[in-house]
Amino acid sequence: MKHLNKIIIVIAALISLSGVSYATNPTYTLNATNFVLTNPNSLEFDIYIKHTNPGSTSLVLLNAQYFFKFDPAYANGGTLSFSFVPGSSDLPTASQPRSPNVKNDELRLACNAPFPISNAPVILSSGSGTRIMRMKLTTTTSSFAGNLNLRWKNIANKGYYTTLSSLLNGNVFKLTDSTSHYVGAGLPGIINIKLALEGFYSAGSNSMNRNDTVSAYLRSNVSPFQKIDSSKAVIDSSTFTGSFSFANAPTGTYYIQIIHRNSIETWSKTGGATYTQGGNMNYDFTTAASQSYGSNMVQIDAIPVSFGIYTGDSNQDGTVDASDIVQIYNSASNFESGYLPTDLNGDDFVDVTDLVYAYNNASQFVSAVTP
Ligand SMILES: [Ca+2]
Ligand SMILES: [Ca+2]
Ligand SMILES: [Ca+2]
Repeated sequence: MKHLNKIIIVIAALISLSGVSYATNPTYTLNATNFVLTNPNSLEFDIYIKHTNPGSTSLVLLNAQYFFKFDPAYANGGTLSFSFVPGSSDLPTASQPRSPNVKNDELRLACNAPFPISNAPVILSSGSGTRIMRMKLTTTTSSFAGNLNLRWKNIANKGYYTTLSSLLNGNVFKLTDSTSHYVGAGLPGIINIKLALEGFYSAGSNSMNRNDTVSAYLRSNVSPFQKIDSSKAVIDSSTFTGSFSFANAPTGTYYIQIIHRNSIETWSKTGGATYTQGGNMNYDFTTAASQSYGSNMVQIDAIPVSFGIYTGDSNQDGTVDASDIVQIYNSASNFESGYLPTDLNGDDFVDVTDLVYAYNNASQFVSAVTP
């Protein structure tokens, strides 16, 4: 029995010295996530590491370097810079990556200072894990273009690649597992949506009376057509375009649903539109009535031929009818002014002009047409 105990002790000592393989090696996920376009030319995202088998061991992060591949055309002709969002790391300074930089089609983060063993951090297993850093990518032109197409650069790629090491039972343990490196939620896709609002549009000037905020929803193209993602943007009065950023929807085919304070809810054409996560897309409602579901738009100009989203639904119930007329009539009677749903032509006053739009569309039984 004594002999057996000795053997066990020797085996245990050998295992601890080998530093290579244990029954309880820590496992992890590394995730680039929470992508947000803070400006059309500025993108931020988090890098998180999460310990995924906390019951059997702890994960102490020792040294790590982080490398990504991406499509440099995303710079849109500008110069890219890659930087830290100050104060965003959950790690002690000695464990934080260093020297963020862009080289050709790579985003690079150099290894932290060597072996800060004394205060090497224990990686969290709850929530999103431990935030390594929030990163910022900017281009010197006014906006990004195309698709970022961000991927982790792993051992299969030439040159530097993403590597992590851990401290386990006093030994350095190479932690890297390329299959646990993810690019997660929120890689934003942009849809540049062009639309005109009937009430705001002037056929003489080929422009709208004002810019205005519009909400756009990505809806499933399968019944019951759930909301998958949402975005808000300002439609410009002369370009009729707004850039809508979607953070959550995966690549797929969606209907685009447009909601505006006093317009008829309008959906994109039958079958939906292709959306690519991380991509830049365009959708133009103005070229033909059939760009909307059920061809539910009105021609607002002959030169150039343009179609607009019906106005008049001031109470946003999906139809233009007597209840909208009454609401607008009451606003007009009270000489109301300002940013109001009853101001159908966008001049900040509610008067007969607005009433005429509602009356005409109510006479034609204008209402929402949805899948
Ligand atoms: Ca015109
Ligand atoms: Ca209504
Ligand atoms: Ca008005």
